[in-house]
Amino acid sequence: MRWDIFCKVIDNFGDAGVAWRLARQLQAERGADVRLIIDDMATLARLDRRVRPDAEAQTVGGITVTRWGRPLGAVADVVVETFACEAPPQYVEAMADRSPAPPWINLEYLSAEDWVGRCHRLPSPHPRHLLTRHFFFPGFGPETGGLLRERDLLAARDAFQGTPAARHRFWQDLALPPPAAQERVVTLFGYDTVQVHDLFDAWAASKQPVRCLIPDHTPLAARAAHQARRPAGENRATLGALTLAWIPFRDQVDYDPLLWAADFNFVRGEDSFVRAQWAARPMAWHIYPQPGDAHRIKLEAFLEKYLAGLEPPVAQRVHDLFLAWNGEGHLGEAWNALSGDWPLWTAHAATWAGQLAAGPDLVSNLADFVDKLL
Ligand code: TRH
Repeated sequence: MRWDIFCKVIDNFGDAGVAWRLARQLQAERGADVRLIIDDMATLARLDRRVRPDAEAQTVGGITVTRWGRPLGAVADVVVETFACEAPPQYVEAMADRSPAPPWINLEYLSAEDWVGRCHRLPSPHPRHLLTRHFFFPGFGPETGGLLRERDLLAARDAFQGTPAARHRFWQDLALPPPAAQERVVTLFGYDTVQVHDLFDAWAASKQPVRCLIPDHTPLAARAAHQARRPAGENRATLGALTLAWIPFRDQVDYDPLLWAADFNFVRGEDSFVRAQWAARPMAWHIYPQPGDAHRIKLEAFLEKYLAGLEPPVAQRVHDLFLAWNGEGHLGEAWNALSGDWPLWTAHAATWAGQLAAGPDLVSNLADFVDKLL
């Protein structure tokens, strides 16, 4: 089966990140012949070094990657638009001329809100052509399309987290010593609107040493460098009990082990948010800001589901850390308030990941849905 996946990069990495992850899993696990049509090769190249940012068309790991705007030739057997990016009009006309018309999927943004289940798989007839686009919503429950989860992901996670040699190699690759027995490892990936100085102050003053890994060449990495007075040309800085390490931005396939190696992950957007949940570690999510605070509703909808399994006092402290990571409240105080909760939250994170993994993954749900439409 030939799949065409369309992707327009709004900003940041997640549009390309989700589309690339979807393409790779369809190709690897479904044997699909996948073409990704994307308008920003450079962003994709940040996520996969095999991608040549200046190429108009290329094949990467068996996936055809074409720059948006190039002639596309024959319509695929299945058409997926990520995040409602609207395939080019001439391609849509070619879809209408194809018999039978291909299943046409709009893969929407992830949300934990309840209305998602009611809109998932809804048809939307095209106003002029005999075509029907179907909404496909990722989500956290059986009434949704589920979450992207590669077949071997959780086994790879458990092998990594359970194998000291694997973890040792991970630290060697970063030219860092393995963490000391009591040292808490944290990764920091958020938007540059977050104020990290009071978090750094709390970590610097903490009894337990903290190692903070910051993927470099992101706006937040620059802000952290400024607030931690990173020595010029250095990738390390030390503030009291805090060791900061700016690390190379990793290929997407190498991003998961970073999350697995940590005790805590500050993440953002959509794809890193999901990957941190699969890592089965405590986390905090910096939601992509939206006008009129619409993102706050999405954040609360997620927290309502995520916190349900925690005792109220702990749940409140976790909630406060999420809000502080989203700019509401004092991040250092919220972190310190959780000092006695780490074992409980870590156990909860593993339970949460297990609950999410109980259902089919997004690609399985999508392939089943497409089979029904064919
Ligand atoms: O980069 P983001 O903020 O992308 C956002 C969101 O997708 C949001 O939904 C969308 O509306 C907006 O873009 C336009 O966050 P996200 O979704 O986590 O994407 C980051 C990608 O980068 C993800 O696929 C993980 C990947 N990544 C790496 O591959 N290597 C790294 O070192 C790091 C830190 C991230």
